[in-house]
Amino acid sequence: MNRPKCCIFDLDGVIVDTVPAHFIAWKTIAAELGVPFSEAENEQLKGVSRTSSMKRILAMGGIKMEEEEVLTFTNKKNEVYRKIISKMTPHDILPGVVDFITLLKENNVLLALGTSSKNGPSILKAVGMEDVFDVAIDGTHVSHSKPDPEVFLLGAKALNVNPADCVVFEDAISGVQAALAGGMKCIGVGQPDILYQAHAVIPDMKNLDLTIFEKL
Ligand code: B16
Ligand code: MG
Repeated sequence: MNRPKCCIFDLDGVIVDTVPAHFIAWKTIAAELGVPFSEAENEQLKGVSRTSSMKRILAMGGIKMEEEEVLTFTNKKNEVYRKIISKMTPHDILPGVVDFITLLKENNVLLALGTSSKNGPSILKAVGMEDVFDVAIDGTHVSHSKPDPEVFLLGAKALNVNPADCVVFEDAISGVQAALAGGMKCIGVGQPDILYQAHAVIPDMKNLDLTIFEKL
């Protein structure tokens, strides 16, 4: 494709490196529940909302739990997570992100954020990116978590762009699936063997230019 009208960026794992913080926080909860939890299990939770992630951990352990208790655990996970990320600064923006976003802006490509995270707004503020995106859709705006395409479709709609004219940058299997389900092109950020469903996969956000879109 030529240059897209809009690029939609995932937050955790694409713009900022919060993936280890989510992993540590979920591992704390899983350990409390006696559920084995490694990087492989964590991979399945990337991009998935807090409540859905908790339910997946319970399913992994074959545990049944009342909704009230689920909420207690998800709140606890978020406390651990927020404690880890509380010292975030602009230095926590992943390498290459600022340069690529600047290039896209210079070329009049619209920019959207599409994150499952309810902590999205506070993270954007902490890293000084609250005014960067033309629209920022986060976990507080959606009723369906990735792999449902809602978060990306809301972004495209707000900018009045057809899904086919959007390119999504995603580090999660669930996020790649969401982009595809929404009829968008997707560039996976990470490992090709994990993100093989994406139209193209890059290892990170470093040294990107507009030729990346020729691969789609
Ligand atoms: P929160 P993304 C996702 O963000 C994370 O990948 C996922 O691990 C997390 O559970 C989800 O946000 C919800 O986050 O607990 O902060 O509301 O990758 O879609 O930017
Ligand atoms: Mg992500």
